[in-house]
This record gives sequence, structure tokens and C-alpha cells, in this order.
Amino acid sequence: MATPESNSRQADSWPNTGSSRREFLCRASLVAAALATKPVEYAFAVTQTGSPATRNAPAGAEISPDYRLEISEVEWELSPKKKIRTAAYNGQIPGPLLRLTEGKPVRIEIANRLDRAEIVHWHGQWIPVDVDGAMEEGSPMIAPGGRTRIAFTPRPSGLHWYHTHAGANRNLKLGLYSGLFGAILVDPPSNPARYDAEQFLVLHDWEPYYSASDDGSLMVSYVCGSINGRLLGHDAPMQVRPGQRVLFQILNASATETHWLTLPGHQFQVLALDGAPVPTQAKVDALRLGPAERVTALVTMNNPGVWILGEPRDGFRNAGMGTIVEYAGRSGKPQFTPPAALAWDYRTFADPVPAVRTPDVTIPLVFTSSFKGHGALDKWMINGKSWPETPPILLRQGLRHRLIFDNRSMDDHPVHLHRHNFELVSIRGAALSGVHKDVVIVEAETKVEVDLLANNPGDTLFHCHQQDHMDAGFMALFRYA
Ligand SMILES: [Cu+2]
Repeated sequence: MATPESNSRQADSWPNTGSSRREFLCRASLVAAALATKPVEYAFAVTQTGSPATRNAPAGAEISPDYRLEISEVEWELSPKKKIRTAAYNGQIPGPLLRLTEGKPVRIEIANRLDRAEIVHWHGQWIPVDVDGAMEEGSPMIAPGGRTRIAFTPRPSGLHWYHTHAGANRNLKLGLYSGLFGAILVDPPSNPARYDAEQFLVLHDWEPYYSASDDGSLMVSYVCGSINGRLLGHDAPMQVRPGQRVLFQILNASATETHWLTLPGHQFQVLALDGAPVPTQAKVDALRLGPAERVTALVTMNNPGVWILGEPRDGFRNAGMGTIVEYAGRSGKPQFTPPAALAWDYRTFADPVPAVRTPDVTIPLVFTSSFKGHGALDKWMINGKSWPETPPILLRQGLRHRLIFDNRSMDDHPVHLHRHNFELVSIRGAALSGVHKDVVIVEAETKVEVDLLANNPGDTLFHCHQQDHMDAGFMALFRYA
């Protein structure tokens, strides 16, 4: 069972930012533009073409795009008193929601207005390497001031996302520390609605800084956090009515932090993890999402009042990680009570009786760190090697590969595989089946086994989704033999 304490080197609270004095009822003007459900329609002048990506664009990419993304610097208002400068897509945080249809090709134009090269990764999509958006696989970066058009066929259905895949290293303004992220919902070709309303929640942490962890090495902490780009109390409350069934599409777009979410007096019925439907739609009091994880969950609104849906840990919630749920006709100060316990176990959502899978190939992957001294970042290793020294891990098409994630470090790691997903087959030695993910948290000093069906040829990046770990070598390439 996971508890926040098990993540021994994560900061459990943030510095007090005075949020207790925050006014909660600032409803006007701050409706999240982030939740636009239509393709963005605007024009921007094209100043430069001919980036390698444009030259490599697939056939059909010259037809007018379905979506346009423009990468630029913005001043973003997390609250009237908290403005930040960061990079964003289309001037908004999160970037526009892209609604795609499984199997229906989509064309996307991306303009990079920054003075540095950028790259957009389509997290969760089973697409070719030239459009996946990872330099290590060979996808081209977009030159400063350049633009590119890409086309791909979205699959699988479910909640996914897009984000920068540029490294940050020691610069806490770059990579996923920035505002370069947005949600994607891939609808199945037919999608009978079984809910009354749909709400997207995109979590992010802001104003990162280095602090010392227990052993004296450096870790990243944050001043504040937001849901849909606003600090708690500075977004329009979500309006609900008794009996309403609200489908929450939740994405943790934090560069490094795992988050918990609760809605007092309500339960989340989990329908999908990382976009993939789960076999057991269990109800839970609290959700846990590591960086890059997604949860699709249904909540029946059956406890009228005004509530905070947010981080149960006071430090995070008081620093902005929450949003207000307001029942029709109710008013007053939003209420929050923490759940009795924070527990999360992927097995809760698995097949009631685990199916036995027999792998064709077994690949042990041992995660370790080397302590580089006080005031330094750890170097991370897979099987004793740090990227770019990590040798390619060979896959054979059509075979079932059992990956043994053996975390021999004191940190939890949300590990991610590009262009594929995998099925969880054991956690701490306990078998499970039916849970398919593309990110899994491997808790400190535990083993998680997953099965990967090698069915999407091409180089495939595998890495810890914590930006600081990835930048410090926690990365390897899977290569089809
Ligand atoms: Cu990690």
C-alpha cells in the first residue's frame, strides 16, 4: 500500500505562501480557457519553414491542419497576485484540449516562437518514431522560430496528453517545469455517453527550486501548484447538481511530483488508467497520480455543499493544488476534510482473479542512483549505465517481453514507455492482470513486473518521467532487433 510517506524524498509540504488568507470566491474572469473543446481557430504568420520536421512531414500534411499549436513565452496569471513567466501552447495553461477520434488521422501544425529548439511528444499514442516527439528516437526538433506539420492516426482511445520533450538539466525554466503541456482525449469511434458532465483537471507545480533532501543531495521543490492553471480559489467553481454523474479526466502534468486528490464526502469510481479501461471499476476515496499518469473516474454528486476537490496534504493544497465544487443553490466557505487514509494499489482495479501470462523473453532493469555528493544531483542508472551510455534494450517483434523493474533506490520512479503500453503483471511479488498503462510508479525498493507486447516497430524511449531523474541519465532506448 502506498502512502505519501513512502516517497521518502518528496517534499511533503511547501513553504507557506499565505494561501490561508486567500480569498476563495474569485469567480469572475478566470474561467479556464484551457478547456476549449474545439480546434483552436486563429491565424499566425509563418516566418520560417523548412525545418527538418517539415521536410519529413508525412503525405497529406500539407492540407490545412486540424489543430495549430504555437509555442511562445507568456505571462500567466495563476492568481491576481501570482503571475509567472513561462512557455505555453497557444498562450494558455494548460494548452488547448485536443479532442481526437481513434483511427481518424489528424494533422497538427506546430509553430515555435521561442529562441530555442522545441519538440512536442504525443504521450500515450501508438504512433511512428518520426512524429512521436523524442529526439532520442530520431524525431526532429523544431528550430527556433520554425514550424512543422505532422500527421498521425490517434490510437488508442482514452485520456492522453502532449508535452515538451526537451531536456531541462539544471535550468528549472525548461522542459516540463514550463507550461508546455495539454490534455488529449481520443474518443473511440462510437462513445455512448454514460455521464452527465465531463470535467478535465490538469495538475502542475510551479516555481521550482532546489532544496536538500535527507541525504544532502539536491531535489526539486515548488512554491505553488495549480489545477487547470489556477491556484485554488482563483478559478470559477465547478457547478454541479445533486445526482449528477460527472466524469473526471485527470492528468498529472507535474515535472516531478506525485499528487493525491480527494473530494470530501464523495468517491471516485475509476474507469480507466492512462486512458485504458480497467477490468474492476472500483470506488476509492483518494486518487494517486504520479507525474504523467492519468485517471478517468466517475463521481456521483450525492453530498450537497461547497467542497474543495484537492490535494489532501495541507502543504500542497494550501499552495494552490485544488479546485472548488459547488452544488446548485449552495454557498459559503468551501469545506475540506482529509480522508481517513491515503491508499493506492493498482491491484484494486485489476482482474478479480489474475490471469497467468507466460513471457517469451524476460528483461531485468535495475534502477540505481550514484550519490554525487552534497549539493549535487544524483546520477541515475539502468543496469549500471546512465544515458547516453545505456546500451539499447533489444525487442523482438510479436513477442511478449516481461520487463522487471527492480528499483533499488530510495525514490519512487514513474517510469514511462513511449509508443506502447504494458500490462502490470506483479507488484511486490503479488500477481495482477488487466491493468494496462504507459506510466507506472515503481515505489522505492520494490519490484514491478510488466508485460510488453512488441508490436510497434521503431526505436522506443523508456525513461523515468521525473524531469530531474530523466535529465540525470534515467533513460534507455528499446530497439527492435
Ligand atoms: Cu525517477
